[in-house]
Amino acid sequence: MPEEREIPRIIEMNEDLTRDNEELAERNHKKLKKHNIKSIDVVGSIGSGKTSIISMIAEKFHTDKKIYVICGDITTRIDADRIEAHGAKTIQINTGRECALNAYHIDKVINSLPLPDIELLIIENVGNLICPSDFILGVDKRIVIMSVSEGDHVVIKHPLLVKMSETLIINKIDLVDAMDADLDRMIKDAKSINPNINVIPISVKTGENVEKILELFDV
Ligand SMILES: Nc1nc2c(ncn2[C@@H]2O[C@H](COP(=O)(O)OP(=O)(O)OP(=O)(O)O)[C@@H](O)[C@H]2O)c(=O)[nH]1
Ligand SMILES: [Mg+2]
Repeated sequence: MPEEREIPRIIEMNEDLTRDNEELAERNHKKLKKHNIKSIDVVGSIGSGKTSIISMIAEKFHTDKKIYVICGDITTRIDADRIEAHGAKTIQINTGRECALNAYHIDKVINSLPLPDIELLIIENVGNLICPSDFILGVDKRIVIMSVSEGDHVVIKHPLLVKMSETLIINKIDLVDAMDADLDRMIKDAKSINPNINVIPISVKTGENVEKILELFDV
């Protein structure tokens, strides 16, 4: 008779995964700090303007600062190529099925980067407003980007990232009328979730308010 083993009814795995990720993230941060690299994780909805904003930063500052950009996507090198055309060096991580980058992805990549030659590392996370909240990467700060074209309910429906970010950029304010969006409501919603959050409405297309986000990128 084979020995009977009790099979657990529930195995909690999420907690361990998150803890392992946090340890690795801490190691990533130490490695980046050892080389005096400033690092920013740009998270946000699909199509909210992450690549457009990072391209603008790269365009304005690649001559003064050595910027490196890590782009996360399920597949393709489209975003990395777009950003590289604006002067920053890039590396693309294709996650396959994962809906967010995690500290393991960043660990693998930074070990192959020329760290002594980098001053500012920007990471474009996979477009998603839910999954990235589970995985810190080991960077100095996280900026969350949403846009008017997702509807003015987008902020209140996605409280997790708003809660854990110091800044929310609301992009595409040129589309407020076309989308019949209530921008004040979006700002009010963000403040009700996180009273300390800094909310900056901008339009990459028209350039409105973009000067206000430059200091966020330490440029
Ligand atoms: N009207 C308008 N369109 C914009 C603005 N910023 C970006 N877009 C457009 O929005 C689309 C998506 O922009 P991306 O920068 O690719 O967005 P993303 O967040 O990187 O998208 P994913 O990486 O696919 O999640 C593109 O067609 C941009 O040209 C803006 O301020 N106003
Ligand atoms: Mg993109």
